[in-house]
Amino acid sequence: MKAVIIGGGIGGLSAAIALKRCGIETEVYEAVKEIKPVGAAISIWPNGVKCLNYLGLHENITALGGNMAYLAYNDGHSATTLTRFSLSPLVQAVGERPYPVARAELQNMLLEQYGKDAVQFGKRVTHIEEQQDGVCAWFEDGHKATGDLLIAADGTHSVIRNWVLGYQTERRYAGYVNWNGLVDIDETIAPADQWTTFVAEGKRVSLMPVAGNRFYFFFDVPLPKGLDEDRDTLRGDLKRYFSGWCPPVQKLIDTLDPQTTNRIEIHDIEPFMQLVRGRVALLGDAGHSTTPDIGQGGCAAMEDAVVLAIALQTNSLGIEDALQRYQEKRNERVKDLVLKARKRCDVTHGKDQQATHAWYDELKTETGERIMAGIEDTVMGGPLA
Ligand code: URC
Repeated sequence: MKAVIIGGGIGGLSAAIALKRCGIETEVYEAVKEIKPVGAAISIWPNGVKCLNYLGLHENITALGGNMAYLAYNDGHSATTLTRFSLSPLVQAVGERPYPVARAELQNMLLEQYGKDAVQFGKRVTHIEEQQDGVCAWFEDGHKATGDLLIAADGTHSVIRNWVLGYQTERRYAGYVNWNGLVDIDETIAPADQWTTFVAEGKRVSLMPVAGNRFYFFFDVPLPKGLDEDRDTLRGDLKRYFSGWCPPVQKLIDTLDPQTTNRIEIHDIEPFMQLVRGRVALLGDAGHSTTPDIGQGGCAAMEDAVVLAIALQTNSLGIEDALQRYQEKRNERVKDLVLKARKRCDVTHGKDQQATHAWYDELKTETGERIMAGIEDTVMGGPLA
């Protein structure tokens, strides 16, 4: 059995590693010459970590992950702690730790595991065609690839998604802009072993530790789409949006490097409950695009990869049957994750000011129990729970 995998990002490479482990031949094609992730870092929650463990990457991921032992919310203006608690009960409940990691390092880890030289870069797919007993993919440079099945892991702007669904999906602007990057850990900004988030005005500033003594940081501001802002205006923009916020936030804005900070208008896609057509399966962002608000985009792609590999390995009624089972196992799960993230996104970013202020009040009485119950629910919905 041979699988053609379109996309060499987190989803495509996870799938390639997972299938290879099941003895399935794989070919990976990536559109760009060199992958430059739009996000500086990503949090891999225990459901994602378990998928990486399954792929034989446990030690690799622990080496890249930061020590996120505590979680805290602070008021953005006064820096007063609203809630702070240990994540240890969550780890005990679900059987694994969360690991925030730098995106480029995660990408590199997956590339090394699969085999860097085995990925064909600069191969942008133009169209695909299903044949009698296989699938054909054509690329801009005229190259043609054939396999028994095709995995479309070509991201949120997937071109294969249209072929699978038979219609064009629209990305939905989630209503906020996210700036993200990496800085050296500075304990006058936040503790080194804590996920710290400053909240006020429907905005937030958040820091998570990653390996190498660095913080992954992100700023969120509810804004209209299409503003004329870029790297050149970045520090001034943040200073303006966070004017009057506490000293740690000011220090972070002063410290960050605008040249390596990303500015992203956050989108998702309405869940569409179809991941498969014949011998073609959508995987990762191609099949479900989420806002980052529960940190599950990358994890969901890893889950897809593991479930797909197991379906292909353990069913004997043929590829189409195995892909149908993959779709059945994943549809509800990925829809839940997208909608859960959207709900959190709206509360966090002041879609309804009253709900956002009620949440700020709720944080003052939060012992960790409710937040960890929510995360546990998300994590335990995964395939390896
Ligand atoms: N926003 C992010 C979040 N990343 O940009 C991230 C979030 N990781 O709300 N949550 C998480 O775990």
